[in-house]
Amino acid sequence: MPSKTFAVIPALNEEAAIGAVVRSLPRDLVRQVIVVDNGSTDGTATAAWEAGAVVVSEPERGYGAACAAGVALALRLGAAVIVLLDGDASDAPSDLPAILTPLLAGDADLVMGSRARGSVEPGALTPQQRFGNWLAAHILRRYGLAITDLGPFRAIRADALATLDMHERTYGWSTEMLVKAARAGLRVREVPVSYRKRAGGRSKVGGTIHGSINAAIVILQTAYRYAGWVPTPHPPSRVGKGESKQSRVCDERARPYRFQCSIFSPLLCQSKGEGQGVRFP
Ligand SMILES: Nc1nc2c(ncn2[C@@H]2O[C@H](COP(=O)(O)OP(=O)(O)OP(=O)(O)O)[C@@H](O)[C@H]2O)c(=O)[nH]1
Ligand SMILES: [Mg+2]
Repeated sequence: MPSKTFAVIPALNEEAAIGAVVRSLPRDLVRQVIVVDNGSTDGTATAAWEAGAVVVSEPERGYGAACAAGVALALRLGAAVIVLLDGDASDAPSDLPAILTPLLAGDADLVMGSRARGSVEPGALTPQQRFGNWLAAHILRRYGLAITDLGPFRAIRADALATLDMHERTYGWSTEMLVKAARAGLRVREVPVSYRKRAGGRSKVGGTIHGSINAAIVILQTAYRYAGWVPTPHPPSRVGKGESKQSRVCDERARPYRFQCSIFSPLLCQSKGEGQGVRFP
């Protein structure tokens, strides 16, 4: 059976690394790589497309906005599992089987790659990044999550993600996912992963004090913002008068992404060529 695993890579000015990242993901494990070009001013989109990725453009800046656009497209293309990783080659593709195994075996709904339990190349994480991650993981443990890190490399069941009704548009996105996963009773597992220095390009977060403090504040605020969140049960599907099968798919599978649903509607009957802001290989 062909894999229904899709990889989503948010990318902002990652021309130096993105091609290698796309090519490094084994196609027997990942059916399609989706790169979300988040308003890059370099050749990120072209490099990703030439490497074989589907490239979608999300002009609204922000890690969360980029992830949300990629996830919306993956859902529309029929993903059962969505892998998230960064576009700067910091994550090691050799860790992908370990991340996917608990999901594919049905033992987990969300698998987080932990750099704290794995290996980190010297210089890949600044002391403030290590501290910020440790603190955030510590706070998230209060939600019952046995995690040690908030790393970017993770995989989640697509139907589980669609129920989390994600809203954050910046670095709070990952924290929102974890808090809501805990509140929804999802089975969250952690596996050790390795982490390397970015393969090129400019450091946007960890490399600057300002970026690190900003990210830390957003992460902490988000950890509390969703403390009282409760999952809404999915309404039974209705295909009524004037409601197409297509809109039912939007409602059922990508409810949090209604806006993108309308953008990506033409994709339902399109498998190749250029769509609205989406480029297929
Ligand atoms: N910082 C930032 N990253 C974005 C944005 N949109 C997409 N990204 C991508 O999100 C991923 C994570 O961002 P990084 O800049 O690598 O963040 P980091 O790993 O914490 O820190 P550095 O690698 O030191 O910059 C990368 O693939 C970025 O290209 C955005 O608006 N801001
Ligand atoms: Mg990085």
